[in-house]
Amino acid sequence: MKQPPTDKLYAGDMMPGDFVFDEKVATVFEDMIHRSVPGYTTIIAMTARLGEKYFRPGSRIFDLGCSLGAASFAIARRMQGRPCEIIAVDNSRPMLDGLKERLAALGGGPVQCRQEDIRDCAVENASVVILNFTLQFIPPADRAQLLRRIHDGMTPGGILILSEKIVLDDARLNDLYIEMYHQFKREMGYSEMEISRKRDALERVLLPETLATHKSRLAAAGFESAEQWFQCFNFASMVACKRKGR
Ligand code: GEK
Repeated sequence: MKQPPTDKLYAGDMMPGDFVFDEKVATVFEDMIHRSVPGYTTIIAMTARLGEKYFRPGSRIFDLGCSLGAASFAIARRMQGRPCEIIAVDNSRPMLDGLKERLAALGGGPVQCRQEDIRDCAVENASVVILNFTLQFIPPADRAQLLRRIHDGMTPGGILILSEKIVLDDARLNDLYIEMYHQFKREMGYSEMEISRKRDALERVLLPETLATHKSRLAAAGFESAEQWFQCFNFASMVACKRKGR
């Protein structure tokens, strides 16, 4: 298999502006996310297991902020040809072009893509919704309404998988987790300069919150239960369940 291009976006002389999901990012995204999110491979694999388990025939799976479609394709693989509808949504054209290339290389499949802002996306008849590392890019003031709309568009007993970079209330532990995270990035081959430039580029666009904030917002959106199933330092993944129907 072809190696994905290596992320060298912050290794050059250019001073970065705010981070955007443009063509340069889309080209190196696969390499970037594996080297920037500890536990990413596990999160995608388990998202696929949960997706397969909770998908109900006749309903839909939504992958909101799908990027190149890692979660969508992982679920599609697990479904092994059983009928399902996976709707992958992103507002970045270059990301969706990359997703379409993958779809074409597979010769088709159950993944459909939509270029849309997830705040405007009609989530309907969804037994599974995935929001992997995307809510963190939505302005905080819009997050509660988005989660309510997702909840309301889900079928009874459906699940939302929500993965995020998080912060901790305890300043000492927060510093420790960030330090461990930077250590991870160094071991993944990023230099001090790349780490610090990327941090500056993300500062105003990636706004992380505590797990407690996520859980109370999920409860306010109507989810019956929500708990994290995975955490590696300041990266966590939660599963939230909609009440089952009678
Ligand atoms: C993965 N889930 O590989 N509407 C639609 N898409 C958006 C919006 C928005 N308002 N804001 C950001 N995005 C993927 C990784 S990346 C995470 C998700 C990261 C999209 C943006 O274009 C990008 O593709 C994605 O959300 C976030 O599991 O890069 O850290």
